[in-house]
Amino acid sequence: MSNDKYAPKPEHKFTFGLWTVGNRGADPFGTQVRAKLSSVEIVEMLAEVGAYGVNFHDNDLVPIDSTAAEQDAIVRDFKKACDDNNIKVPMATVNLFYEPIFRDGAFTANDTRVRAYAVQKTMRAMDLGAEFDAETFVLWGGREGVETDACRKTTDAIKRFREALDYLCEYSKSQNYGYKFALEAKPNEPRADIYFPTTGAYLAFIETLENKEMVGVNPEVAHEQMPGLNMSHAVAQAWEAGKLFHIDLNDQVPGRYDQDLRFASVSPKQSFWLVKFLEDVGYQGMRHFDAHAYRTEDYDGVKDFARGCMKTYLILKDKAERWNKHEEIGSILAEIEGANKDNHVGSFTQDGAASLLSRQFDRAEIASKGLKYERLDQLTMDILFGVD
Ligand code: GCO
Ligand code: MN
Ligand code: MN
Repeated sequence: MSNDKYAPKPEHKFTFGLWTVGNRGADPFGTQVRAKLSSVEIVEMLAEVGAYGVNFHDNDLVPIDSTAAEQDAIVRDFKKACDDNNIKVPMATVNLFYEPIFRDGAFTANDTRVRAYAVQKTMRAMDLGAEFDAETFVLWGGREGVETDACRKTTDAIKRFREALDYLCEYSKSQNYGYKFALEAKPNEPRADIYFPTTGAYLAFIETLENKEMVGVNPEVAHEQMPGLNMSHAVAQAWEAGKLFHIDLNDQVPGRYDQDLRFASVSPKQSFWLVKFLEDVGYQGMRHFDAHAYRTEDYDGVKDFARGCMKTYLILKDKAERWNKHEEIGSILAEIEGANKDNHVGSFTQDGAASLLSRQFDRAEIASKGLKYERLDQLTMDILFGVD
């Protein structure tokens, strides 16, 4: 088949959440349009389309009011389905947003009972994930925010969030779970404002934790693009800090509600830089698609959606290889590198500072030569459009 080079393979580490391909198309204005699939059926579907793994919130798999016996049966059936279909569970997470008890937040809520319940629910979700050898535990604080800042001091919210994280890290250690926690930022929705609105905000917060080496981030394309930020810059900062523990791939038009569209379906160029970054640096983690199919689709359309996410990733990976090997691009990059070589400021020394202070700069000469970024960008476009 001519398209075989874009076929997903286990080594690509493509994963989907139960809530993504299992999404039934409900939105705030309309009800479900697709029938409910069981978790086992979702695993079968993921195997059919060629995914590596499946992730879940505690209650995607085990309904919140299940008895212990019901939970055991669900876990047993799901484990069997994962084993039979060779589908891994690399990440688990906890739903701290759906139930009315979380209307004022979970770890940051004003009522201490809510905060204690949120920590308990997370511990149980960690127990559940550990049964499937999940290595990463994602925390998305969807309700950790406000409609009105009258309700609490923001600094209290930050302290409460820290207290919860410190507790959960100790719990993971006490159980030998070996989890890495990945904090997922989002600026708003469902709250008017969510605390820690960007990946950068979480990166700063993580440094204040007792077990900071256990905690990193899970940047999501849609969440960075909603406020018009550059996802690959957020990812690069996380990577450079050694904190890129997970990633949520999807797509989003800036300034709109969280669209969770098929990967790269809105912004192929930004997605190209993102894929190129992940591949160039050798990111070894999961490529998790936190997206869902259009409401117009039946389950064949959901498969088209899932296949599309993976295929586009592999196309962009291929394009990135082409970009890296492109002769003219290489020569422009060499020129850029040439300008980066001599007279670097370096680390501070008294002598170096004296010499820098006395150095003469010919501003006009330095600014006189074009930098060829137009050409470089058009060559990128040629590759993306498939004419080079
Ligand atoms: C969203 C979020 C979620 C989280 C998920 C995992 O905007 O709905 O992206 O999908 O990723 O809850 O914690
Ligand atoms: Mn999202
Ligand atoms: Mn997400």
